[in-house]
Amino acid sequence: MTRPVLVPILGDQLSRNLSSLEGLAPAETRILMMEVWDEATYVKHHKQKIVLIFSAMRHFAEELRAEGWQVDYIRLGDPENTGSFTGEVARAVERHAPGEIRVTESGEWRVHEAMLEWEGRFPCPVTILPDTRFIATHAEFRAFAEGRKHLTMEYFYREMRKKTGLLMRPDGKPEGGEWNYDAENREPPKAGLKAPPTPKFVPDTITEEVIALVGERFPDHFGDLEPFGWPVTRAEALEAAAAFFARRLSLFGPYQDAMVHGEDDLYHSMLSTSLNCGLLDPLELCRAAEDAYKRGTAPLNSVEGFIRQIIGWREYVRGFYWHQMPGLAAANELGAHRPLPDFFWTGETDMRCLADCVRTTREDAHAHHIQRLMVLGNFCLIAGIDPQAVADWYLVVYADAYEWVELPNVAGMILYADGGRLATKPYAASGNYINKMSNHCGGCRYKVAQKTGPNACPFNPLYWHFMARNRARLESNHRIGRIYATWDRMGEAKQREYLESAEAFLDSLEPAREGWARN
Ligand code: FAD
Ligand code: DLZ
Repeated sequence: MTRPVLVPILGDQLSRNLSSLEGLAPAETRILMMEVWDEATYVKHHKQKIVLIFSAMRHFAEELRAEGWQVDYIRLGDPENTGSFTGEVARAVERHAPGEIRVTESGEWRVHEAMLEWEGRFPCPVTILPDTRFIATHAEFRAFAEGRKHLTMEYFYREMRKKTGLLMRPDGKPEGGEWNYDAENREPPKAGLKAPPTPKFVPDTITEEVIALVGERFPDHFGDLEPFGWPVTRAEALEAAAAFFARRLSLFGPYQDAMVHGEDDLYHSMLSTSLNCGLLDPLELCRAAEDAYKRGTAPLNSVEGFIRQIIGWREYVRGFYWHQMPGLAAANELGAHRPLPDFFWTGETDMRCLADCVRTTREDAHAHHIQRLMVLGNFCLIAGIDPQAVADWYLVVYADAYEWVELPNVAGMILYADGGRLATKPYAASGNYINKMSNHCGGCRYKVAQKTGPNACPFNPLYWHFMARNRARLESNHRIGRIYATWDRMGEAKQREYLESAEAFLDSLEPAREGWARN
């Protein structure tokens, strides 16, 4: 008998069109899937994130078996489980003596480094294949980045539009004449804004079993274990996508930046958890959105906005990650060293917007983009929180978080820790922005209209504290430099009030206790 091909499939590779399976027949293949302690605890992921991955892995293994594939599925509790990918591949090599190990490249740098060692360690060739579920190759991103100081997403996005043909006219021009309709997508929420609910999926016996396992083995991890309602199969993910296209896509654009207290999903798709573990394909979602536009069921600004998030931002941050690693993980251009405040874990803060964002994060392992960017992220930026602590937090708490997508958003988009390679200016904002785009401020004990003093919205003095302490680095930035004229006009007494208010607030912050993010 010929020696089989061993195909390890990781927890974010749950796609039938995976490059490592292409061209293989079930009879000549051994698939290896493994629940391993190292992956579940290298940061202490939100409980629902572990349930999502383990349950989706178990369902995927069942589906593969039903199609005739031979799957070795290693459960977390298997007594021989070594706890690591490399250890489990080593055991599978002993069991099956494969003629080749064939694997799709991993999403994270850390796992890629481990995979590179397999070649020298195992007595058979190891083939690491590109992840063809992404639209841009690493080489395409490198070519785009070549010679550019700022890696502006917009230009990369246009290349992806041309490559995929999405929303492109036959004459090579963008549909509607513009590449980007962002200017139409900044509506503040109307009073009483409420979107149709997103589907929640009732756990089946496989998910119930995993919920019990996670409750027992990861009791000290952050987040509510139940209710758990994320899609864990491709069929469920497709149902969630269909519901989004039918009921929420049409208003996705206008309300993309809106926030409503206690309304967690609004018009967002809630599809990132399924996309990132492989249950959905980015191109199929974009084609479905384009189809909605062609059928006249969704306007261009919403459809273009949705497609831009996926073939623009999602592809871009993935390219950026591989282009900027490993340095990106240690980047700290603004020299921020303050510890993460404890309220990021407990939600106990009088700032009503932040408390609401931490609540949805704890309950659902999700917060929508503008909550992550302009409330949580903006706070971390202007309060000067250490980038590694912030990155750990985001990686732990969101069910869609993998380092390739989390880190560029944290180090590049929110913290400017990369020195402006990703964002042309820091996304710093005072309480005004949050007040304009949400209804959080009305019921807050802090007063957004008050600029300084113990009752002022802390975003107000923190904004100026940030600007003042980073003046040397930011003043020459043409998108931000003019702000210093306003600062200078204030006069010394007002400036001192701002700085003292900010410092009093920062001094009052309780640092997070050890052990939330890492053991
Ligand atoms: P929608 O608003 O419906 O958007 C549609 C899709 O576009 C998303 O599902 C996602 O795949 C993609 N997308 C949108 N914005 C981005 C972006 N900035 N980067 C990459 N993809 C994007 N997204 C993750 O998938 N994983 C993360 O770990 C993650 N961490 C983030 C950290 C910070 C600090 C910020 C500011 C953003 C982060 N994002 C992350 C991006 C974005 O917030 C989420 O993709 C989005 O909230 C997921 O919800 P949704 O599916 O309803 O998105
Ligand atoms: C996130 C995660 C978790 C919690 N557990 C596992 C696991 O036990 N087995 C597995 O194959 N994958 C898991 N994952 C996803 C991996 O961390 C992900 O595949 C790597 O980060 C590579 O991108």
